[in-house]
Amino acid sequence: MDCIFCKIVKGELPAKKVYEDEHVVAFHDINPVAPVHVLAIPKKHIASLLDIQPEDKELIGHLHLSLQKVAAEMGVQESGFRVITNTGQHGQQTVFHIHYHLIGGRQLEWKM
Ligand code: DGP
Repeated sequence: MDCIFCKIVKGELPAKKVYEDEHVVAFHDINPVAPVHVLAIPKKHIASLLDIQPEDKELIGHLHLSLQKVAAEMGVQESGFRVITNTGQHGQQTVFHIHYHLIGGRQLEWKM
């Protein structure tokens, strides 16, 4: 499968990792929109939020707990941050391996 995030999981593409365990890896976004911009992904290939299956419930819960660790590691636990999962065309999803953007390190706005 020609998936860039699967290649990062397998170590075939470089990434600046900030967290990794058996099921999850988190790494700096290549095109950051804020001082902190980390992508957290499951090692299992799931194309998008719409492709999560009932058997993935524990994995997705684990990923959320990993996001807490990433926030602490990046020093934004107290100041706050935003987590986004872009989905499909209108969501402007460009990489079809589910990923959670953790963005912070400055005051964010909410304008669309
Ligand atoms: P999205 O629009 O939600 O699908 O965003 C995909 C993000 O992935 C985008 O912010 C840029 C990032 N990205 C794409 N390719 C790479 C890569 O090879 N390495 C890293 N670290 N980030 C990437």
